[in-house]
Amino acid sequence: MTEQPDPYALAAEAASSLTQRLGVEKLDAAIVLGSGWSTASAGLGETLGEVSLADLPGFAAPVVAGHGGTVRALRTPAGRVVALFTGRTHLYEGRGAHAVVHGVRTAAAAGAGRLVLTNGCGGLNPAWGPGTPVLISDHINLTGTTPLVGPRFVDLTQAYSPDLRALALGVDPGLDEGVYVQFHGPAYETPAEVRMAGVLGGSLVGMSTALETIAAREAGMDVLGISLVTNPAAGLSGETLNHAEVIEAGTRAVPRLRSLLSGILEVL
Ligand code: 8IG
Repeated sequence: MTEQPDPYALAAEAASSLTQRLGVEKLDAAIVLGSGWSTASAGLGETLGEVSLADLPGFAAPVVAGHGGTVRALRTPAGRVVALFTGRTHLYEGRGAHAVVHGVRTAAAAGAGRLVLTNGCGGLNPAWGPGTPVLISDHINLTGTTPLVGPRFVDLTQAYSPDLRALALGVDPGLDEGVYVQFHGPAYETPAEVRMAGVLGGSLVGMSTALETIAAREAGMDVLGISLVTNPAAGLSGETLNHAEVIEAGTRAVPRLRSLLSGILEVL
């Protein structure tokens, strides 16, 4: 059996390769763009450089259309360096929880102290039409796994930074908050699973974010989570779910997501 590389050492390697290729000394913050978010991020800030994730240690090429695979460095109006990850690895790709959080660990190893995790997801609140952004106040990890191995007793009491949430609300006061439930995927939930998520206190269902937040909190990063509700969760509308409506809802939400991201970048 071949020995697995240490995930933290691999992230440190990826971090030095990343900062070197981007021509920056370190990162101040990182943003992970989920389904529906890439278009909204185009042209935000002064681009310092762009790197293909596949060229960095420990990353693999993305598998889903609409999930990009680059990291782009921006300089914010305040002069901070922010890395935008245009794609992420999902647990359903079968590469394990360490691969899922490799981007987050890489950003942390490159010096990023703040992390914005975005995603596209299903919503349980009927008031959230397709294209509604919702702040994540907390999460429920239903994946049955974790990126942490061994006695790493990370505190998750304030996993999603109250300060960063207040900051986002300052940018867009109309934002609602919700509890994000991460499922393994790739199948969407059954209506019974959606009802279960609601009984448990969840209001957003998706296939990312919670594991990344766990790794980010372990690394000491402050996390802001923002979901884009692209569809009512299974069983809530008369319709069935498909990936096309995800792309479509993202397109419609672009102006609001764009000003949200740009406002956040100004203060990040
Ligand atoms: I976009 O309804 C998107 N991603 N689990 N459920 C889950 N993931 C999603 C959904 C959804 N919509």
